[in-house]
Amino acid sequence: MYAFTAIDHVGVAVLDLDAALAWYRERMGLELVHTEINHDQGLVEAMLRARADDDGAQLQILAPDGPDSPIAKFLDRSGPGMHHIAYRVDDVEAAAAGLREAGLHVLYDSARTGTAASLINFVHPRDNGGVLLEIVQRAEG
Ligand code: CMX
Ligand code: CO
Repeated sequence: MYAFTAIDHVGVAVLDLDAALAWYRERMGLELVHTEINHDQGLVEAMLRARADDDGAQLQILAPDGPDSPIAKFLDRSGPGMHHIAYRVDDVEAAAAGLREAGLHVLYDSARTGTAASLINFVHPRDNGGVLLEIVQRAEG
């Protein structure tokens, strides 16, 4: 079963993380929760919320860490913009198994490391109405 427990975050691809951070913090009034470099996913990122201590969905802004990054490929093809939506799950492997059983193309055989030591996997956008779908199991604690 792949019951989603929340919309964890929405991912937006940007060309320049610092410029985007300035936009979202200073002009949109969002608060920074976390920044990270994730070489496994080929990106530098920041997580923001309306209020840093609220429990609402986050905005993840993603910039490439180099030319071979999947984010660089996305930016080349589509330009900056909405990249994925992430649903929170309690057990990423169980959720991935359920999605596979439902006939959806799950990208990784087993989960990889996402933001803040979370475990993540993806459904190809072709199987989700043109939107890349991420599932995320938060790290304990
Ligand atoms: N949203 C919607 N459509 C997308 C897309 C996206 N993010 N990325 C690619 N596509 C579309 C392309 O436009 C193209 O569409 P057409 O077939 O209609 O032309 C198609 O998908 C291409 O698919 P592909 O050849 O299978 O794959 P790509 O090499 O373009 O890679 C994807 C796409 C999703 C498989 C790849 O980006 C991937 O592996 N993503 C998972 C990892 C990831 O995105 N990491 C960054 C986020 C990490 C995090 O959130 O922490
Ligand atoms: Co994400």
